[in-house]
Amino acid sequence: MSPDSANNKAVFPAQSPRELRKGNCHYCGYLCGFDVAVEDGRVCDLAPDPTRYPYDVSVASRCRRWRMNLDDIDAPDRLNYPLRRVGERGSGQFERVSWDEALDDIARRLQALRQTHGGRTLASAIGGPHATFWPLHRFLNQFGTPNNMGIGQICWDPRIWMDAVTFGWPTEPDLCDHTGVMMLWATNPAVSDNSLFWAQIKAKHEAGMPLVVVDPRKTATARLADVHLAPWPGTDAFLALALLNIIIEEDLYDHGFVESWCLGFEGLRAHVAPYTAEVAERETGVPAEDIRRAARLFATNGPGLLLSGRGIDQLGPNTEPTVRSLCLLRAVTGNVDRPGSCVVNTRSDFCQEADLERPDLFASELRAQQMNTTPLQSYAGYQLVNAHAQRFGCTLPERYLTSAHPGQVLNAMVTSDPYPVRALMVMGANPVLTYANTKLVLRALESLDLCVVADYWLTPTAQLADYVLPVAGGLERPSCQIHGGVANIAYGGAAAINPLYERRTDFEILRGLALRLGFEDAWPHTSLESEYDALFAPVGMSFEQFAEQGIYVPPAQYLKHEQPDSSGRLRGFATPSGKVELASSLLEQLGGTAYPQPVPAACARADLAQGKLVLLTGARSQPFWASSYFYNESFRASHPYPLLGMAPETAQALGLAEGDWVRVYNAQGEAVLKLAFEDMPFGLASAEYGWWLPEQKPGAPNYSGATLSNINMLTSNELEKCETLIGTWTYNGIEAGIENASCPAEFATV
Ligand SMILES: Nc1nc2c(c(=O)[nH]1)N[C@H]1C(S)=C(S)[C@@H](COP(=O)(O)OP(=O)(O)OC[C@H]3O[C@@H](n4cnc5c(=O)[nH]c(N)nc54)[C@H](O)[C@@H]3O)O[C@H]1N2
Ligand SMILES: Nc1nc2c(c(=O)[nH]1)N[C@H]1C(S)=C(S)[C@@H](COP(=O)(O)OP(=O)(O)OC[C@H]3O[C@@H](n4cnc5c(=O)[nH]c(N)nc54)[C@H](O)[C@@H]3O)O[C@H]1N2
Ligand code: SF4
Ligand SMILES: [Mo]
Repeated sequence: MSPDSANNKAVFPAQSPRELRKGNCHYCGYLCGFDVAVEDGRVCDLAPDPTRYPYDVSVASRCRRWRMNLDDIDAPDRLNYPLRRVGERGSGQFERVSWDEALDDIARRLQALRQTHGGRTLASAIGGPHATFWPLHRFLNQFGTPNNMGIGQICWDPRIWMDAVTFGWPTEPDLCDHTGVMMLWATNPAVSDNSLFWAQIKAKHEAGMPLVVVDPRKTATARLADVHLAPWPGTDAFLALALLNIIIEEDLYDHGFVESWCLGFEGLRAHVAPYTAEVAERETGVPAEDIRRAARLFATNGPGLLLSGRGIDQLGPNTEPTVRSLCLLRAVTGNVDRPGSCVVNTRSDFCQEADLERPDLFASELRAQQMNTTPLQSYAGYQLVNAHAQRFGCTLPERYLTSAHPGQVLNAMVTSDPYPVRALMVMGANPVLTYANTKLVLRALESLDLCVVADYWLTPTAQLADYVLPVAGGLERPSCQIHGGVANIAYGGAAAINPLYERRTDFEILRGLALRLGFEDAWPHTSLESEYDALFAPVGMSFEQFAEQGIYVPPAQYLKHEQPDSSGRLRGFATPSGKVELASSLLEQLGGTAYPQPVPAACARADLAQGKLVLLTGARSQPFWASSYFYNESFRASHPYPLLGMAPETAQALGLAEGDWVRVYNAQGEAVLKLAFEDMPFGLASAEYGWWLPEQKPGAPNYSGATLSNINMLTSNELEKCETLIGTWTYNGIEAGIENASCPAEFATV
């Protein structure tokens, strides 16, 4: 079956007694709508639904993942029943048990651990935006632990925090007809965006919109740029401050917006004065003339949309100054809450994530016990920033933005310092592949008293669990993505079928545990659907009504700061001054600096004579996603090897050739990858991430190949080296040596 793109209609061969249902794909964060043909409770076909998001069946034809919805549902290796460990931890050996046996025993052991060590002995681990995390967070609030871990410090949180301290609330890019120019900074949507956004950028660019791309690599996105700036990793703050300097000195800034709505402009002018284009050229390697061109292009073709990505969310100490400088660039060019630039979000009309998480159930004294010593990403930082957001009735999602520092929590699992962390619940994450310092993750997980992993597959992380719980897939569960509640947008849809075998949703798993622990008060809804009915009650809608369209998004409102509030005064921004804070009073209160202050990059330069490369870790490739979909045979056939990209001149200087197997290593560990040529500065290399080999033997010591080509064997989240306000560690711009290696046996048969 193929989507009939000519008339934009989903087409199923006429066959009865098939029933047509609606469902959503969950293989990336977009949750595209599908028509699903169901027979006897089983999915037999699916096609993109032109009536629901993304309203364009060609999106699916550009995306290679959606057909997995058919392959995965009955795949032989898919988890169907609860499993209990037999034999040594990490042996990868499990036996099937009933849900009652599993949940009774998990609840009993959690209760016993809580009695011995207190609720804080339970940690959790989440990952990217596949799953619904509020049920877990509600459970943790009730259980009484502050130690939820995630990847927020290196994905999303830096942007949310910097937006919030600068503009009072997170912002959303507003790509539309008005957009006059785009600057894409450390983001590569040509590879990482599966849905409409990249197609829209390309269409706008073809229609004449200038594009600036800032990325050390000449990515598929950068190849489209009118100006491509390729800074040395981790030096972006110098570049951003130089852009500010040029825009201010050449009088290209938005006088009206700056004078009426910005705090600290003269201080910023003085602060950026030393950061000339020439200084930036010296620090970043980008020619001064290109920096000037980019500044002029962006400042004079507005409305301008500046979008940053995870490349700069992962720069360790330079993340905060870089991400904040970009907020200031948007501010001085007046690209704030204007059509075509960005929208300052408002609170959602439906329930907020915080309402679902129920922070009211969490005893306040436990907040101070969190394994987290950073002042902004912490409960104290959250309370300070959120108090201002509340002026407009907004509540930031608490658990995500306050998540504990994984370096500290994992360390406490091994050392019991500052107190024992003996239990872990993993939901929607594969930390053995995706968290920093794989060796520490393995040591920590091997040392636990209780580890519970809910997933679709027996991932390397699941192989270390006491219980592995099978999760209902995309078509088997209702879904509603609310972006942590930071925007007035919800999307998702109904389940196409009931879960097959004995799979359950994360919600049902957590509710089952909560009831066994006597927490029933906070779980009055017996199903996810009725939770979602309650979610939409404030907008007078049932979940069923929402699911018909599968998206709730009122038209954007612009220039909200110029509207009067209930007392007749102009609303302004939800910051302490009511203005956009170029000089951040909140960061100063928290021990940061008023203006962004770059620090030297973690690994300043390569030194090939000494065998030292500078390494980016985390290049995305299609159709993989983080550590996911490596089990798919056709995907693996199309992309069989984990790649390390570098410029041909770098390879030549190292005596290496394209296609060579290489071992990259540093003090943390090593990984084996295959060399591929890529356009990037001399001395730099870029490694793919997430690689494991599901076909290889599960269990210790290699956990299905998870220690072979996993680039997080080389990364670290040691607190001393992290950014000090948020706790960001470094994935981009780390030191590594390299040498020739032979083809690993695991890849020899490919
Ligand atoms: N070196 C390096 N490391 C990185 C990055 C990098 O660039 N470089 N990127 C980081 C970033 S930005 C991110 S977001 C993380 C991603 O890190 P993760 O989120 O840990 O990676 P995924 O492979 O997406 O793992 C998700 C797991 O959850 C399972 N899953 C999917 N949906 C559900 C669900 O609904 N419920 C449950 N229970 N399980 C589900 C999947 O099968 C999969 O095993 O990696 C980070 N790690
Ligand atoms: N296929 C695929 N798609 C994905 C994912 C995946 O794993 N696979 N992951 C998903 C997730 S979790 C996320 S968070 C998003 C991320 O999506 P994006 O935010 O678009 O991030 P990336 O596509 O990783 O692109 C980051 C870019 O930053 C560049 N970069 C690295 N270091 C620096 C630096 O110091 N300065 C600058 N200026 N640039 C730098 C890298 O070269 C890279 O091209 O993608 C999502 N989409
Ligand atoms: S873009 Fe592709 S992977 Fe993402 S939800 Fe849509 S069909 Fe699924
Ligand atoms: Mo991410």
